[in-house]
Parts: sequence; C-alpha cells; structure tokens
Amino acid sequence: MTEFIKNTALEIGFDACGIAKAGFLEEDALFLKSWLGDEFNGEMSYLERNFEKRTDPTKLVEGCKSVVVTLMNYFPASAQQAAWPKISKYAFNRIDYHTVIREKLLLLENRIKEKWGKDCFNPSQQHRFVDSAPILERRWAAQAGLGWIGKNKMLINELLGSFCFIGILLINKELAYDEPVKNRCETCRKCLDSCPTGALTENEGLDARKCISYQTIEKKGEITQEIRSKLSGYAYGCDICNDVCPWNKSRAKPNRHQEFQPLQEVINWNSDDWKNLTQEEFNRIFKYSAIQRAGYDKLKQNIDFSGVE
Ligand code: B12
Ligand code: SF4
Ligand code: SF4
Repeated sequence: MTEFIKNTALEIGFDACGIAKAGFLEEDALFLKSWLGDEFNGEMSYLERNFEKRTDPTKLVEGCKSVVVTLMNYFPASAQQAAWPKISKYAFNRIDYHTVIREKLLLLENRIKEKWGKDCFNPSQQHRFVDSAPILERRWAAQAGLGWIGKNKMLINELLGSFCFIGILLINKELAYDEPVKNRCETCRKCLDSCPTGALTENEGLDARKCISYQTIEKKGEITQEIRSKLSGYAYGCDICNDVCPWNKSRAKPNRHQEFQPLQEVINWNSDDWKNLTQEEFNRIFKYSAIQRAGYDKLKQNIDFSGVE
C-alpha cells in the first residue's frame, strides 16, 4: 500500500512523496509555544488557535495513523522582465497553488479508496491539507524524509531545493515510514546574512513581523515604517532567503507542471503597468491567482512602497 501511494502520487503529478507516522510533535510544540510567546506571529492570530490539533494530527483527524506528504516544485521557467516591483515566484501562476494541490490530493485519495477501500479515510473530517489547516507542514515533510528544515525555515529537498509546495493527506492506516534526513545547512549562513530585515535568526525562528512576505501579504493595513525602506523591490511576498540558498542555486529546475505556467502579465509588466493597474484589471487578470490574498488596495500600496520609479 505504501508503494502504491507513492507511485500514484508521482503519476498524478507530485514531484515527491514521503510518509511519516502520525503523533504528537513534542519538540515542535515547545518551539511553537515559545515562538508564539515572543509574538513572532504578528497579527496571524489563527496560529494561536487549535494548539493541540496543530501539534498532533491524531487530534486533528480522528483515527489518523499516517501522514502522507507530497511536494510540488514551483520554480518558474521565466523570470520577471522588469526589475521592480517584484512578485514572489510562488505567485507567478494563473491558478492559485491551493486549488491545484487540493485537486491532486483528492485524486490521490480517490485512487487509494478505489484500491484499498473507503475506510482508509475519515469521512466526517477534512483530511487533505495545503497551507491553511492547523498542521505543521514543514515538520511533517521533514519527518517523512522529504528534506530538512533549513536556517531559512524552508523545507529543503535534496533534489528539488526549497521552491516546492507541501501537501498533506491524513490516512487511517499504518504504513511503512520514511526516516528523516540529515540537515545539510552545515556552516552556511547565506540566508541569515541576506535577509534585509533581520527576520531570520539561527535558533529562535523567523520573526514574521519583520518578514517582507508577512508585511506584503498577511499584515492588514500598511507596511510598517521600519520595513518599508527594506522591501528590496518586493510588492508581493519575498524570495531572498530562498534565492541565495546554494541548494536552490544548484538544484532548483523549472517546474514541468502545466498548472504552474506563469501569468504573462507578471512576467512582462513594467513598473508603469503595475502602477496603472485598475481594480477591474486586478479582478480579471488575477481572478484565480494567489495574489488575490493581498487584495487590490494592499497590492497597490505595496507597489508604491516597493520603490518603483
Ligand atoms: C504562517 C506561514 C507563513 C508566515 C510565517 C512563516 C513561518 N516561518 O512561520 C509568513 C507569512 C511569513 C510566511 C512566509 C512564507 N511562506 Co509560509 N506558511 C505559513 C504556514 C501557514 C504556517 C507556518 C507555521 O506554522 N509557522 C509557525 C512556525 C513556528 O513554524 P515553522 O517556521 O514552520 O517552524 C516549525 C518547524 O520548522 C520547527 N522548527 C523551526 N525551527 C526550529 C528550531 C528548533 C530548535 C526546533 C526544535 C524546531 C524548529 O518548529 C516549528 C513547529 O513545527 C505554512 C503552512 C502550514 N500549515 O504549515 C506556510 C508555508 C510554511 N509557507 C510556505 C511558503 C512557500 C512561504 C514563502 C516562501 C512565501 C513567499 N515567497 O513569500 C515565505 C517564506 C518565509 C520563510 N522563510 O519562512 C510553504 C513552505 C514550503 C517549503 N518548501 O518549506 C508552506 C509550507 C505552505 C505550503 N503548503 O507549501 N509563511
Ligand atoms: S522571506 Fe525575505 S524577509 Fe522573510 S525571512 Fe526570507 S529573506 Fe527575510
Ligand atoms: S542558505 Fe545556507 S544556511 Fe540558509 S537554508 Fe540554504 S544551506 Fe541552509
């Protein structure tokens, strides 16, 4: 069954799949508690909720025995033509990755049910996750042997690098489990030294309040004064701590997913095109895109603060 799940995941279009035994994450619970205690989550108060479920998937989905983790490479084949304003690579695509991955996880679930029966899954609770559920996705990807958590806090896969999304399927069956892999950051500090806002620290985790990604997407209202001058041209998200990572420089290859073809506007627009973006164009062009998360008003403000001339 383990082999079937992994092969099917690859057939469906995921780039990697690993499996971990579900259970309480003791060290991570301590880390998360202290991270929240430091208020590193900023206004993302949802991260304070469901602490028990967040640190133990068997509390999130009754009967869950194993965590099936998938990776999907999103490194784009094209780069933005104009230097500013910058959009994070994960949001280049026409279709929001949540939609793409949820659909693939559903396909995987259906194929498992057809072969191994409906009782593999809890029918009354959501058990397919990407990004939005109270589950520590990076840690589960590491537990499932798909990579290590780098000093930039990203899950880094030895073959794919870190430009990959994580998807999770919780299954009520015991399976054969993968072993975590060695952390390969070693003495490197490139991400820590390159973060323009000092959001990353070696031992304490990421202070989201200082992170450009948080400030340009998640934070309601305007970007704080202190961060505005450090945006480094970004108007949506930030890729700096991923771009500088040697594991991406040597491993990241353009993704082969039809679903992740970039929007031509994102690739080709210059500063004036972005500055002149109207609400109507935003609604039409970015209708299915992850950029919707920031909303028109915030994106426009970000564009102004990003320093476009
Ligand atoms: C909230 C959130 C954010 C916040 C906060 C980020 C953060 N580091 O927490 C903000 C808005 C800043 C953000 C930014 C980004 N995000 Co985000 N984000 C999330 C989300 C929803 C929750 C993360 C979370 O629980 N944070 C709480 C902290 C405490 O957890 P953590 O950093 O993951 O650390 C855990 C472990 O790493 C471990 N740990 C870390 N350090 C240490 C140290 C010790 C000593 C110990 C014991 C444990 C430990 O403990 C923690 C608990 O398990 C996840 C989806 C999910 N449900 O997991 C996506 C997710 C992490 N994001 C993702 C992405 C792609 C990004 C961006 C690259 C987007 C962009 N380009 O702008 C940036 C990257 C910024 C960065 N360097 O982390 C991907 C990461 C994929 C990958 N390969 O790792 C995820 C998994 C979404 C997905 N399904 O693909 N994100
Ligand atoms: S995403 Fe940008 S601001 Fe956030 S930690 Fe990485 S380099 Fe720093
Ligand atoms: S840049 Fe260096 S320290 Fe940072 S995640 Fe990559 S390998 Fe690790």
